[in-house]
Amino acid sequence: MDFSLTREQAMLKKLAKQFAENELEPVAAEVDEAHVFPVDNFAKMAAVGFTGIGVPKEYGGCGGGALEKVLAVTEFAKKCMTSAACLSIHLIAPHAIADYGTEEQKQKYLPRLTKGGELGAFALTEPNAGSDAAGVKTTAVYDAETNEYILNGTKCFITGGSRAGILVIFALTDPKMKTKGMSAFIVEKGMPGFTVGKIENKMGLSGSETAELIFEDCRVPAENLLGKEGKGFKIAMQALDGARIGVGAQSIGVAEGAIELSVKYANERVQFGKPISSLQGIQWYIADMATKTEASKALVSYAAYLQDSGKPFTKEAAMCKLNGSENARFVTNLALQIHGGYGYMKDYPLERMYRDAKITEIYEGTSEIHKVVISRAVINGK
Ligand code: COS
Repeated sequence: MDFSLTREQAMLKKLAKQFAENELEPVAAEVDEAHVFPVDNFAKMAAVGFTGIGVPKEYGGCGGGALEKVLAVTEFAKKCMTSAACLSIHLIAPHAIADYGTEEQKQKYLPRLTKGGELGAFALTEPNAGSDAAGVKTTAVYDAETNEYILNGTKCFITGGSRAGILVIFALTDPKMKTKGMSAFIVEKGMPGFTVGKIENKMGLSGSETAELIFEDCRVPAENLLGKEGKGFKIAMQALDGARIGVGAQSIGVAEGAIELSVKYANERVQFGKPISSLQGIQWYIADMATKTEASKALVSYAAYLQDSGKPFTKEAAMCKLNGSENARFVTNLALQIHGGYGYMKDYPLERMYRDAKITEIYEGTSEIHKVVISRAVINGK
């Protein structure tokens, strides 16, 4: 088994690390406190090419696949979880368009979502359709006269929803058919009848601007149907499988960042006449944090490898997300503990990382939903 990165992957990792240190870390606290989307960070990511990871070069992307996404998102999350999440979640829309779009859709939207610097969003969740994704109530009625779909409904908790220029949204074209009556659409900001509602005030990931989206007789050209009518639920589930690897990467990044800070602090902090890193209690914390994070990394890399190889990866994506997110909470909690009172203060980044880490257990599917996905696969011998 070869765990080494290719030359290009190693270069990407190095570039992402430098980018995170030079561009993201200096503004991470500000982004958190301002509760405002990191517009400049995202524009710089687009200028370097990160926003096109996993998108073919002929559509403005920079190629690569799930592993490249993991490398970049992990490095970003070490320094600024909000920015890492913005990239990771942005990528869901271009990846879905690259996978299911027509040639015209790819040519029209992918260059804008990659080099063009427009933010993408993925809008599935609704007030009554969270874990139960099949509970979507938004409708899309085809109007033969104008060759448009008319969308009505409300989406909630949409990451970057207030800033996105291009969104992949899910609506029922045949409500009686439930999951088989759901379809996916490419919606653009500014389409008549589409407005942004409440922007949530959150515990962490403050700058990601989690928004409510309202569709009131929103007319979407029929050519913006993504994939076939009735295939929306599968498109959503497959897109979420990929997105969950992205959350796995965020989880590794925030954990690795917390370990780095803990080691530095434990070496500098003197109590009882010696650095606290010489105390066995602290050493054991660090050993647990490092071991579990390394295990998470292996699982995330394995899921990414499966996706990149075109093999089934639903179970492994759920496993890496479940395990990685629990580890992110475990590690940031211990890191904060090692920092003691200082860890609780906003002068240090630990309290922000602790708050940011929590969302990884909730978004893109809760831990409980991942246990459903994993147990179904294991019980059915997949
Ligand atoms: N890839 C491809 N197809 C999938 C799939 C996947 N990962 N998961 C389910 N499907 C298919 C099934 O094969 C089934 O197809 P058929 O009807 O042709 O057999 C169809 O989708 C319905 O699947 P299922 O019966 O499993 O649907 P459920 O309503 O039981 O829901 C869960 C499945 C719970 C897995 C789904 O609702 C889910 O992932 N919920 C969490 C949603 C989420 O992550 N929200 C965060 C939102 S984005 S911020």
